[in-house]
Amino acid sequence: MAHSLKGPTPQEHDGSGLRIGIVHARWNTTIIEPLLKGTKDKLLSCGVKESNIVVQSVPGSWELPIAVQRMYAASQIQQSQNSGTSAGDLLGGSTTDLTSLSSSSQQQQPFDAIVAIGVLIKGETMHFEYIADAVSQGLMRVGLDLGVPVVFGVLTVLDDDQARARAGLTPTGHNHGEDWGLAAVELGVKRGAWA
Ligand code: DLZ
Repeated sequence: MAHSLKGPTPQEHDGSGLRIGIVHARWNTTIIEPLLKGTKDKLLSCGVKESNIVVQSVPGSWELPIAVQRMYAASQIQQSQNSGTSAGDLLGGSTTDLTSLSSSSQQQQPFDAIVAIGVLIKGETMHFEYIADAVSQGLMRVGLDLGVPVVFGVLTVLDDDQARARAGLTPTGHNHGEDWGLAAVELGVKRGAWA
């Protein structure tokens, strides 16, 4: 793809100082798995350390916004335990579930970006429309409210063939997870540098 704007290409961003969260839905697992792999592989190729990539899952895409919100809050708690800030100040509520969400990582740095991955395939009912609309608005809201880049890794497709193509499972397809990994690194790096 041509890169006509000034500045580094996404591939040139250095992710070695970043901590990235990934949360994925478990619906449509055969599509989710390559998307997750594509995302992770691209993060690693940009220099993000394996130990700084935290992967969580939720039942379906509907649950992605709340998971992003809680993952980020949990990562802030980890940092606050070092700095002395009250966890209750950050959460405004119970910390029990967040503690378990954060327990898989030993790092103390809040997430620089979070990738939310889901696959919505249009069916015969209105589920698709309701979920796609709510999830996209929810992910945007949570990113703006928290001030953390949330990468929209949700495929909204009409059928399984379209999903497979966008997960790189067809000869002419492309794994969109790679793009999401690149976006997470770029936004994580730029996040503190927009002043
Ligand atoms: C219920 C449902 C349906 C019909 N389709 C999908 C889908 O294509 N992709 C997906 O990620 N999740 C789907 N779900 C599950 C909802 O997202 C959610 O997990 C449940 O309604 C429970 O809240």
